[in-house]
Amino acid sequence: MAMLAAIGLPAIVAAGMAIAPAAANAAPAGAASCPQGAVCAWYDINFGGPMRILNQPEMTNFLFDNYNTANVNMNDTISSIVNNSDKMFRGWVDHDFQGLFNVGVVPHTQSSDLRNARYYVGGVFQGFHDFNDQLSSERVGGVIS
Ligand SMILES: [Ca+2]
Repeated sequence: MAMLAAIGLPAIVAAGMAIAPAAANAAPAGAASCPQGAVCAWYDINFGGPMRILNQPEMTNFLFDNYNTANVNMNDTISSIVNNSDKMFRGWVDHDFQGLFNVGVVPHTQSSDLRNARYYVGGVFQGFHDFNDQLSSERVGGVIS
């Protein structure tokens, strides 16, 4: 019979090494990886780097949102957008849809480089403006700008 020995073993706490799942390497690259009906945003111009399928109808503050394909916060990082939805995409430079300008991407079009993006004031097209690495909130649908 084994003796019950009270051995004062130091508690060995396994380091909780959270292994992040590998990036979705199987997903198609670039603009083609955005599903039909979705609006997708990328960290880099020309649909490169981490990608996020944007929530519909809106996301109020990107400070609380990461990309889908990497653990990277979205705020002030988006550089290209694909709009595969039937609705207008609008993005703002501040949280909660604030800021003087808002960028727009009409249904079934894309903006490969937000340094030269369409912008609107009060729903009226104004021209082109640099929105690269500035967006902090977004809406899909609502007033067509
Ligand atoms: Ca960027």
